[in-house]
Amino acid sequence: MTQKTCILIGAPVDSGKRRRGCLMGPDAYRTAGLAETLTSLGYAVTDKGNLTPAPHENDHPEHPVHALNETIGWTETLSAASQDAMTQGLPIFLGGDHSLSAGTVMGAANHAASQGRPQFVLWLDAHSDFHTMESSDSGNLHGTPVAYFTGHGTFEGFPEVKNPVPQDNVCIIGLRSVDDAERAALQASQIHRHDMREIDEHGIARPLSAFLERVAAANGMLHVSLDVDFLDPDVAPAVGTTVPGGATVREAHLVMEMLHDSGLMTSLDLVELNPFLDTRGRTAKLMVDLAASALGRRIFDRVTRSY
Ligand code: 4U7
Ligand code: MN
Ligand code: MN
Ligand code: MN
Repeated sequence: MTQKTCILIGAPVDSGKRRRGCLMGPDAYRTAGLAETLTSLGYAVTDKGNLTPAPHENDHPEHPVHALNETIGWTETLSAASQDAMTQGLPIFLGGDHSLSAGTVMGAANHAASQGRPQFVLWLDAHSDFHTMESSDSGNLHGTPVAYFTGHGTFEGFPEVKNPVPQDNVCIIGLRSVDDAERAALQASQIHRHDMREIDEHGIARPLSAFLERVAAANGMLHVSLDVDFLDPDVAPAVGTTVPGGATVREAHLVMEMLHDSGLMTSLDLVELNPFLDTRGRTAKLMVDLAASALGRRIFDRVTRSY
């Protein structure tokens, strides 16, 4: 059997919002031992180091959309890096704020299209990130990537989205902070969305297995985007946009274990970690643990029922 390869790609994107610190994310994941953990699980691991944004015009500090040109530069870099890495193994993007997913998902979708396979996206987040540049009140682009890669809105100046991800192929789990403009747009969309109330009432496994069955039936490629704020801030404090009432460690691990059992995940973003806000690296370590679960770490074998 050929050894599976994980490709770590540092994406120190800090342009998608005003509070700084996500640029330290990639090194926090390295410090928390991500590469060593994946190696111990039997993967060949390549670390491509940290990328830089494509050359771009300076941003105007008064522009209502914060750091627009820099984010466009990142989208160009990351879509190319993502499409390329898809041919070499399973890319894991070490963010960086969530604006990076505009590029990573677009690159994955371009690769999927070249294989004649549909792209699916699992978005684990407190927020829907479905703003357009026009609907966003904050002007923070980390609140827009889902609109961008589904082809919703114009996103002038950004690279053209040649292979938009169909709305019906996107599933958001963890929702508990959705702005009015996003809510209206989501309600008119085919995006599958599962808020914390639904998870409290019925558990997190139900919407996830339904989605994974659809991905499998379509022979789809699956990009997973894990925003730190999917998790409850009590267990994952290192994020600028904390929202109480998030996923527990147990729920998040279950999601990751089910992803591994499905064998469907083809690319992964770890986003929004702000190490400046962390307490003794606990959020970075939890994110590494979750990635490990998604890639097969087990503390208990379900088949033999043995440790
Ligand atoms: B994240 C927000 F207003 N919706 O647009 C906005 F609530 O990547 C937050 O999910 C966006 O962390 C959060 O600024 C983006 C806000
Ligand atoms: Mn997000
Ligand atoms: Mn979020
Ligand atoms: Mn659904």
